[in-house]
Amino acid sequence: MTGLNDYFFSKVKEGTMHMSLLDPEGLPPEKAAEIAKRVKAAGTDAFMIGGSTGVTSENLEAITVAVKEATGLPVIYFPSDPSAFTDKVDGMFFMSIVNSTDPNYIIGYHAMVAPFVRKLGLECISMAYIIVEPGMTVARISKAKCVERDDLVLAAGYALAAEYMGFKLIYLEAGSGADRPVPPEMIRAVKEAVKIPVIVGGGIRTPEAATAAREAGANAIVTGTFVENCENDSVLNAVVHAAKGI
Ligand code: 1GP
Repeated sequence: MTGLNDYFFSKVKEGTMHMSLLDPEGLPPEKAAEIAKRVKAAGTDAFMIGGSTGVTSENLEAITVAVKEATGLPVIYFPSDPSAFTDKVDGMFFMSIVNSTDPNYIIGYHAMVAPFVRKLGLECISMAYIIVEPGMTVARISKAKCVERDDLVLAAGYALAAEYMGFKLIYLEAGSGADRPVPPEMIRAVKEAVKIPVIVGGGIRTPEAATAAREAGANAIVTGTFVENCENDSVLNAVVHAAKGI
């Protein structure tokens, strides 16, 4: 594989990407490999590994190795716990939760881990992570002041500020397992505000929701809970295809 930055930024130029999020907490590597093979067959473009709780270097590395062996697709660390790391990933989202009220999640933990990331030689993509209501576990853990679902101006303001600050990517997050994904009109407002790619995730589990996010301009759509739980390959295909518009 070429570098993660090359892969990601050339892929989003081709069209909307689909990324599969796997949470290592309580996920056996064999099960991760099986899910990964099925979602690769459906057309997913990359894997993200991470979760808000229970991520350790051991389970992170085990899932990463299993997914890479099973698929050969890029695996991106989606960090939460500053003590969990592996050099087996293709790179990481070096992300700031810009609407956290806890400085640790904005830049504090980052200062602690940055020298270690350099030592491991991990490739990074800087990302501004914006948590939208309902926000779920990640909002609680990071003490985020969630963007209200109708506050398009604030969402666009965070995104534009992030672009001016040099972030390479925006992630609009409704929270894993959210009952409502990020509203399409918010995706549209953010896309109108910035030139950098926008990733959207949280609560997307139907072709309709994936289509709505893609048509609103999402450059990448993330599904986690859905890919981990979907046992029907035609439903899996339908959501991944809707995300990619294929
Ligand atoms: C969470 O956006 C991701 O960070 C995925 O959310 O588990 O609801 O798909 P879901």
